[in-house]
This record gives sequence, structure tokens and C-alpha cells, in this order.
Amino acid sequence: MWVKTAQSGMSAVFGTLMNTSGAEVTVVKATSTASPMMELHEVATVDGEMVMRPKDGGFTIPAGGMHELKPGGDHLMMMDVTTPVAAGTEVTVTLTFADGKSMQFTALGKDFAGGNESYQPSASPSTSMGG
Ligand SMILES: [Cu+2]
Repeated sequence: MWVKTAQSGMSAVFGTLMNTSGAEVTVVKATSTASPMMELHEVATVDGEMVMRPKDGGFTIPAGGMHELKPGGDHLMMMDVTTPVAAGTEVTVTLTFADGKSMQFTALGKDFAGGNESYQPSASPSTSMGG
């Protein structure tokens, strides 16, 4: 798992989430040491433009399966970086599942220029921010 370096503002966590249990799990919430406020995002094309937005229902991972988080796809969004993330530093991310259980993992800071989709805060297809 890795996190895009950021001094402040938004950033994102990428990598592959693996479900080694025998039951389906759904990630419904995330938080981290670098940005307590996080959202689960997907990327969609709206009016020909790539936008990211909160993913309805979270990330569901089948038993024994995996869920890839990558630039241009699903990701864990840091909404407001309060502790700067430098290359090579570790960020602890906590995921909460639909059944109330949680898990932690460590993501490593990495410089990355992509993954700058416009942010679409809610289900309002006519507006997007940034560019
Ligand atoms: Cu995002």
C-alpha cells in the first residue's frame, strides 16, 4: 500500500486490499494518521470528464478475493492532510468494515504526479470542481 505525498489538502492511498477471510467484507470507512478525514472514492466519467466521488456502499471484497485501489480507479481519499506525507514516511490507515470490525495497515509515502481527477462531493452530476 502506498500514499501519494502531500503537504496539505487532498491525497490518496492506493494498493491491493486482500480479504483472506472466508466471508465477504465491505469497507465502509477509513481514517489515517495523516488525514483523519477520509472517504472511499471511485472514479467515473461524467460528461466526458474523469471525476472522483464517494462510492455508494463502500468497497466490497469477496471471500478470499482482492480489491485493487489505483490511480484512475477506486481509492482511499485523504480529504484534508493535517500531517504532511513525505516520500518514504509511513502512514497508518485504519479501515472499518460493515460489521463494525476494523483493521490497520501501513502505507508508504511516494511521489506521484497522477490521480488528479476532479472531485465531485456528492451525487450531483452537473457540478465538478477543479480540473
Ligand atoms: Cu478521491
